[in-house]
Amino acid sequence: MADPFTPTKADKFSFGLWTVGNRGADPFGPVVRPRFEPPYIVERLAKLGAWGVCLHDNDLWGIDDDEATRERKIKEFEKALKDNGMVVSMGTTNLFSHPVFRDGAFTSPDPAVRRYALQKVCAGIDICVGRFKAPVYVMWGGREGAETDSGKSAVEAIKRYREALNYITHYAKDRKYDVRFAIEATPNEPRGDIYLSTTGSVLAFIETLDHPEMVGVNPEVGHEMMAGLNFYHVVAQAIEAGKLFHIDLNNQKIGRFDQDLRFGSEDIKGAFFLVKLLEESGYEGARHFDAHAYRTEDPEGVWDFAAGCMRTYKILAHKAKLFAKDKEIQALYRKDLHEPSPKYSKEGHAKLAKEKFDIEKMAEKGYRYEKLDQLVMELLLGVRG
Ligand code: GLT
Ligand code: MN
Ligand code: MN
Repeated sequence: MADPFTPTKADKFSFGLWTVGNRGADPFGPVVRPRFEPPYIVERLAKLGAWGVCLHDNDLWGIDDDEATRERKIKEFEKALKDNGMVVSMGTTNLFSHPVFRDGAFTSPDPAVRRYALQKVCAGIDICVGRFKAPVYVMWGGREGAETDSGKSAVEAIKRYREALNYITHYAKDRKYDVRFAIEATPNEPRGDIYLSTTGSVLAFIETLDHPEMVGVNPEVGHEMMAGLNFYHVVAQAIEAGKLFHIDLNNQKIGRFDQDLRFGSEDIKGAFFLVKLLEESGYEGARHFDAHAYRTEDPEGVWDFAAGCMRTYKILAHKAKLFAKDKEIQALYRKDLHEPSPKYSKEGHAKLAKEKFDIEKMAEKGYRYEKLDQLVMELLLGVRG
């Protein structure tokens, strides 16, 4: 029998060129692995069963490449996609590496930097959406922030952020591109503090845009964990709001730097509830891994890392099915939360105001979550189901 945890295209797994392409540099040491060219990444990912690949503009072409060089790289990449039956599932812009962005891109105090950032984003959209047909374009504002608030106004920064998003959605509409935008939050790193620091703040911001329907979120596991949040809750709110346009799956130890660890490698229970949510919610987007291999790894270790992300996801999806079939678990699960609460009406409230509640009696009964959680632990640890 075929291994049920081997990924297939139907699973919609994707990786950024920068993820498996990560060469292991950190603030204390240089790269430890050679560069993988984009066509090679496409080929290796396809062999592992991935469906899509994501990229920043400058993962594929250099910021100062001439027209002919850029075109050659784009053509080679297009050929690799075609030869390997892979799609570009998301595109994005590098608005963080070049020193010109050291104090932000959309929120830079320098209006020329802001105009350059818009030019760069629109050019990236022309390639990633116009040519590669990426259905989602991500905005990660890694440099949109501050180390000190003595230099500029955070209120004005949000206004500049809004103007940028408005410009970009108007551009996409004007060009008739079939694309949705997804904003990715990070609380800090690389900046001391980053504006729109959590997915919750992004959700509120989106509603203030000219085209809120074109903009959603791209939450990343590690980024919300860095802010001490429950990622399952974050994603649940995004789904409920119809705003989960993309997702960055990885893992993180609480209280650390932005680790981008292999999916599920640190927090199995958190990863389980996340996979269960994605699988059961009808989310149809990419299952994108924004993570990278440990610095200890040589080039082959990178593919162990990539296979591990996908395999863990599939194992957890299988466990979610077992959860749904397990009679003892289901008997303890609170399905009555699915019953709606009353809708207000004058008459209805007249009745509700008089309803008698025996709150002492109601308060007596425990919820049995200790028992339920232990059953879940046993399911995850492989001694149940
Ligand atoms: C960068 C960052 C990620 C973002 C990427 C999109 S780039 O590697 O750490 O979290 O998703 O720009
Ligand atoms: Mn990310
Ligand atoms: Mn990260």
